[in-house]
Amino acid sequence: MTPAEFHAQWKAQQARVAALAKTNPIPNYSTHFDPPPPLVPGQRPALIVDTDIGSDIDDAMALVLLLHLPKEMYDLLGIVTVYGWVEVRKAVTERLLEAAGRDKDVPVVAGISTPMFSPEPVWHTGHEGEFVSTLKKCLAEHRKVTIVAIGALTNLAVLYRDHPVLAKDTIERLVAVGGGVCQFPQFPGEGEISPDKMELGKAYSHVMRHNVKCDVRAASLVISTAASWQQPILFVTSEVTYRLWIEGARLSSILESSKEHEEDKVLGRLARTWLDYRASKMGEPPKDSKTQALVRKTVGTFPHDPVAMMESVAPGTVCKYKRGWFYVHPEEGYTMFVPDPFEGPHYGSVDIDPERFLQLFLQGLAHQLRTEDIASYNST
Ligand SMILES: [Ca+2]
Repeated sequence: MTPAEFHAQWKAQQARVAALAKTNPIPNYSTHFDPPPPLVPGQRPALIVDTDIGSDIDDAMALVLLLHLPKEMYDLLGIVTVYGWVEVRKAVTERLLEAAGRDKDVPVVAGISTPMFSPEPVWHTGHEGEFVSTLKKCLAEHRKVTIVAIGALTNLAVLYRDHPVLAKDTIERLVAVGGGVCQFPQFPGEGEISPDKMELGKAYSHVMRHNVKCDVRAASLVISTAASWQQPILFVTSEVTYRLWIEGARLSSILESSKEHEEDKVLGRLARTWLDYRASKMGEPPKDSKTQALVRKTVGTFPHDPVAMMESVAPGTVCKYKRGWFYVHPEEGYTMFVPDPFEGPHYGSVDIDPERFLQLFLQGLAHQLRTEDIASYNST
């Protein structure tokens, strides 16, 4: 997609939805939510996790959370790493799986290390063959899969570009972390706006977020290709994940309390390394009250990726969505979102209850989450 096509497409979509909304008005659209497509009843979602584990701690937290969820909730077909040091990321994944006793039944493959296009390139070479073979195996077994994409979208972009039939036939849905629905004060002509002020017939822009920035072109390609097939994508956006905050002390106490499990010890070590890194980036914690927000950030973290993991096994459990169409500028990486409750293939998360999610998440890390807890999450 070229920049000109990007602009033409979102504008055309906006005009189409605006016309549709005139004949099919939705009262109080600002408080309207679109439930994500349900899972096939009686069938566990078959997951492939696509991850840049090893940098931010949230990938490791998401994986441990998944491993601690009741086994009847999902099948884990495999894990593929992406972005930069994919072999290191593979080793971290294998260590966590081994600690949890799952290394024999969950294959891990190193994906593609070099982005198609990023403003901050990494200098490595990649291998995509193994990733494709994992999906081919799923296709041969007539399985539909959910891809949990919690890193850059490079692996998927190569798959969508080079093996479109395979991608179309095997992938049932994507759950991706990255981007945002609205809030882009820098965009010319647009003011900052919160999701509960959105209107039908308009388009909303958002700054480039980390997973998009890691490979802008890949994000643009995957999102537009999936849309052309009406393949649903659930986006766990910054509008919800930046409302979640885990203090380092709270995370440590959970991991300390379940020390008998080997994977918790590994996660604990990864968490300490990450929290030390964050603290070092922030320098000496300031002491005056005005900068207390900064102090908090030196000793805690945002659990972005665990939200995607929960939404993969139980869609709509912790996030509320608006349907629509996402477009990624293929060079600048910012996104446009056109709300479309009628036909939109994309679901952008716009709301979450932070305290309830954190309770569920920490309960999960502590091996105490049951299927009925998740089922009753929205009904209580
Ligand atoms: Ca990640």
